[in-house]
Amino acid sequence: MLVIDVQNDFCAGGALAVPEGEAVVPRVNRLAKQFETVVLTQDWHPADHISFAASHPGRQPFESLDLPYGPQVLWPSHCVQGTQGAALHPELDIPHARMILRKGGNRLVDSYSAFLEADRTSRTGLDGYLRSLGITDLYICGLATDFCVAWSAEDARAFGFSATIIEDACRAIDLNGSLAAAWAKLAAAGVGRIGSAALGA
Ligand code: VGL
Ligand code: ZN
Repeated sequence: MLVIDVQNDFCAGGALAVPEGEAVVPRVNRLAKQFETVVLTQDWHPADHISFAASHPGRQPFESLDLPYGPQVLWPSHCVQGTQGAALHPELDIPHARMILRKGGNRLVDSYSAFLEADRTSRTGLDGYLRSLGITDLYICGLATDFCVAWSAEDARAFGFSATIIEDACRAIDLNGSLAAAWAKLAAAGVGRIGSAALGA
């Protein structure tokens, strides 16, 4: 199971709070007990990251900007390396998690995906890690459905894994129809959808 970005800044009171983001925590904790191999991710940006509106004078959060690697939504500054906002939610309780993967650390390139940065070339190493463990099937949950969960699931498929999103263990940002657009892309990529009840949680 991949648990994407269940961090303080994406929960109530955080810098980029996802509506009801914190609601996934108890469900993710129950689900994790069903999986032997759990990987957690953290969005983990330098303070002057290119995805922050504050890095572009005159720009506002939630505007889009064309960058060398493609269009980039500008976000409020969030998940700055080493801050409380970047910490995992304090009630996340997955002591057997095997790896915590940090992404988005390159100042010049965002990384919604846990596999591949937004330049679509730089790998995080997660594909090799999972493959070396013999893992073929991924279940994915966390925040936010339409950004980091969706990009991670799509890339999981591109790297040859089966990928299923545990829908009720995710919450979305839903910016300008991004949630519906994400589900359409995910269906086309062969990403499955399941509820936590079907997994016994
Ligand atoms: C995310 C926007 C910016 C996410 C991360 O975790 O979905 N969204 N950075
Ligand atoms: Zn981010």
